[in-house]
Amino acid sequence: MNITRTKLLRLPEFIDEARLLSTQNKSVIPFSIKRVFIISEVQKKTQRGKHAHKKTKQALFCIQGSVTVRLNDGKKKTIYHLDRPNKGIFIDNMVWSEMSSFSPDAILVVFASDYYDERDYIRDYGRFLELSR
Ligand code: T46
Repeated sequence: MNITRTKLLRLPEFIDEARLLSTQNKSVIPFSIKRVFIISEVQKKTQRGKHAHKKTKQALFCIQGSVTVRLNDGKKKTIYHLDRPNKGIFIDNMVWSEMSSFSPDAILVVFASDYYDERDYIRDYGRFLELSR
């Protein structure tokens, strides 16, 4: 079942002797990008995330390998499997996210709408459910 505060994204791909993926403000990613971070070399059986953001919106792309992303808007849950370099997900603020089943070669690129600020994180699931009511 899909939830309302997430959606699948597709980056335009240009394939000749290589694969080139592109995005720019106001095209595929539905917010202005202030920060980019990259997660790689994830150890076996690692789960990451387990939080929501009060304000920050994010777009996740697994540009190599694959990862499973579980999302929950406080009412409904959904699961995405990112397994193509150009397939991504938009995650709005106030969506609980958990990432697991990283393939050993996975490289996750994350575009974020805001600068890093630990005060933007909700890391307690009970608190998230309260705030999302
Ligand atoms: C998210 C998922 C997909 C920084 O200093 N700057 C940054 O921009 C980020 C993202 C993290 N950090 C520091 C904070 C922690 O000491 O890096 C450490 C690990 O961060 P965290 O435990 O939040 O990592 P993940 O993989 O659980 O979550 C990250 C993002 O924080 C989060 O916004 O949605 O990736």
